[in-house]
Amino acid sequence: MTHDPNCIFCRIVKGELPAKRIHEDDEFIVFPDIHPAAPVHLLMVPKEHFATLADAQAKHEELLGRMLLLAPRLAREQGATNGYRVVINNGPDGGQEVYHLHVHVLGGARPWKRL
Ligand code: DGP
Repeated sequence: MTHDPNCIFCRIVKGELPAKRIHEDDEFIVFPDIHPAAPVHLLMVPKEHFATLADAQAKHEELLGRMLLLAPRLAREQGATNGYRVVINNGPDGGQEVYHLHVHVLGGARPWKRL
């Protein structure tokens, strides 16, 4: 499994940096965003390092599907009972800061600009 020792999320996956794990399985972990943009703000982070959605491969199909399928349950359990957003930022114009693919789950308020 690819691992980048300079990547913050790889270091969280390895337990070298702390995070409150809300979910963990063989393929990904989930923890709260350190700078929450909503009352509920979770990050779903694959254990394997790949930078963006464009770097995902066919072998990641099940992982990506499983993350999306788990998002509703975790959002509800964490208190986003009135809806939530599921966001993947990609590249500079996508506002991506950490180049280890991750899924944001945001809810508990509606501060959004409508898309
Ligand atoms: P993005 O812009 O999609 O790359 O979002 C990266 C998010 O990661 C950003 O909202 C802040 C969060 N983040 C960065 N470093 C850490 C960390 O060390 N711990 C946690 N829990 N979140 C982090």
